[in-house]
Parts: sequence; structure tokens; C-alpha cells
Amino acid sequence: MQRTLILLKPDAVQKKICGKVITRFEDAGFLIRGCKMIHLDPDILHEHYAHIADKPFYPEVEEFMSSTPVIALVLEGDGIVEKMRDMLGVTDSTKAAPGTIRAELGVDVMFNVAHASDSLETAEKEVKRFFQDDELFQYDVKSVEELKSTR
Ligand code: FUP
Repeated sequence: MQRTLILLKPDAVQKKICGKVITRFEDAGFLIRGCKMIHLDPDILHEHYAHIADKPFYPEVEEFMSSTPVIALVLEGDGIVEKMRDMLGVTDSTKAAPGTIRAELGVDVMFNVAHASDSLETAEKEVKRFFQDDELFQYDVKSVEELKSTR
């Protein structure tokens, strides 16, 4: 089963749409394996965004991503890395396909709701970057009917 790393960005936190976004992930069948609120410091942001650290817009990314805490999630699901990128839409919210999270809830290229790992290889690195092994959890999924039958 694949895992991916999600960061619900400051725009999602400030707009109080984290629950709405997580509901979309759960409705897609993905499982939450890890979840925490963290304040990202310049060191971790520089590491996480190493691929854009030399771009002129990087200082703005760092300022934005540390402007409030973010919610970091490790989600699991069949083919989740690609499915999640499709669900989110392209980086620029104004160009994201209709129905995607960024098209519906994002503002622009910076305020684009969430980060998701862009490949399986990156996902493994990013999960380790933000979560210790003991912050990830295994549990069984149960329907309402199954839970009722245990009472
Ligand atoms: P994504 O993989 O879709 O999260 O996008 P990138 O890793 O390429 O970019 C990370 C962040 O850099 C974006 F969320 C916002 C910022 N960015 C810009 O501000 N302008 C750009 O042209 C590209 C990225």
C-alpha cells in the first residue's frame, strides 16, 4: 500500500477548511496513518523545498509556509501518490481542473491549500522528514454496521 505526505498549508488553516479537505481524502478511501499540527521552521522548509530554493519566489514561500502552523498528514491508499496529485490539481489554483481541491478551495499559485508528495520516492523521504516511526499508526477500518454489531 502506498503512503503520501500532505501538508495542509496556512491558507487552509486560516480559512478553516482543513476538515473539508480531510473529508475529501477520507471519502476517496484514504486512511490517516499520521496527523499533527506543526510550525515549520526555515531549516525544514529549505530541505522540503530544496528543488525551488534558488527560485526568486522562494523567500515568499518560506514566509507563507511559516506564517501559521500547518497540519501534516500521512495518508495511505492504493496508488495514492498519483491519485492525490490528481485530486489536488496543478500548483496554480487558477489553472487547476474543475472539481479539484485547488480549483475549488485555492486562491492562486501560493495559496493552494495543500502540498502532496510528487512521486513514490519523494513520498518515502517526506514521510520520514515530518514523522517519527512511533507517530504513524495501524488500525482496522470498520463500517457503522460493523461497529454496531460489536455493542
Ligand atoms: P507542488 O508540487 O504543486 O506543491 O508545487 P512546487 O513544489 O513546484 O512549488 C511549491 C510552492 O512554490 C508552491 F506551492 C507555491 C510556490 N510556487 C510559486 O510561488 N510560484 C511558482 O511558479 C511555482 C511555485
